[in-house]
Amino acid sequence: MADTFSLQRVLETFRSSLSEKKEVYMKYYIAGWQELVAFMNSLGNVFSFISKDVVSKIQILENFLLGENRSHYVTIQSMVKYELENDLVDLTKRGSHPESGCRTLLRLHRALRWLELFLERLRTSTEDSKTSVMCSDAYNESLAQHHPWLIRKAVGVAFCALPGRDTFFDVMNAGDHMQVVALLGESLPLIAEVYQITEDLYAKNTLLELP
Ligand code: 1Q0
Repeated sequence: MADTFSLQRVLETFRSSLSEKKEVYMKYYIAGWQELVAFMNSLGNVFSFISKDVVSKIQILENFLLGENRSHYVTIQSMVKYELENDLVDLTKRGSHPESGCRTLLRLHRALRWLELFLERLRTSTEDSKTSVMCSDAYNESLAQHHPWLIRKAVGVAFCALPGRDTFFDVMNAGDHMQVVALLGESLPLIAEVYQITEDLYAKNTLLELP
């Protein structure tokens, strides 16, 4: 992973994450998140409580990916099958498997929906649109439903510290505004597809409310 964020690389990692059979490779899913963390870190310390949580979740998944059972963690599909068949998931309340791959990935999966909604707003925004409003509208429509009051408050404070739209576009390192908008248009269907495949898989296995 290079130091500077680039939207192009995020696009490429999400593209690489889809197999021909439309399975999702964990390796690239995680790499996509690492890029996003790099982006968040470049926005300043207000976001560190958010990026710390993402980093620790990435770490949990990476440990599975490199661990002795790694052959079962190649795709999200194989992870779900393996963990369920071997009773490695706390299904209704937290117990002996508080950090299963399934529940950890679910947190990132919910956040991916936020990202999709936010980037779609950014793509269609105008010069006077406010990033804080786009961010919090997307948040209220997605992740907020899964967060307790205290976190919602803290997130609200962090949103106020977001840089403006121009800075956002610049930090993406994808050329001028029109080029960024075009690249967002290319990225969003991919992010949406990865999200939907995961959502369907989790729904089919009744995993969407894992504690
Ligand atoms: C750019 C601004 C970032 C705005 C992020 C919005 C979402 C905020 C969510 C913050 C929650 C963080 C505190 C921890 C919460 C955990 O309790 C919660 C549940 O986990 P657990 O183990 O307690 O059950 N964790 C989560 O819900 C995961 C939250 C992940 C937040 C992911 C934020 C993703 C940000 C990505 C960078 C934005 C890049 C935008 C432009 C990118 C261009 C391609």
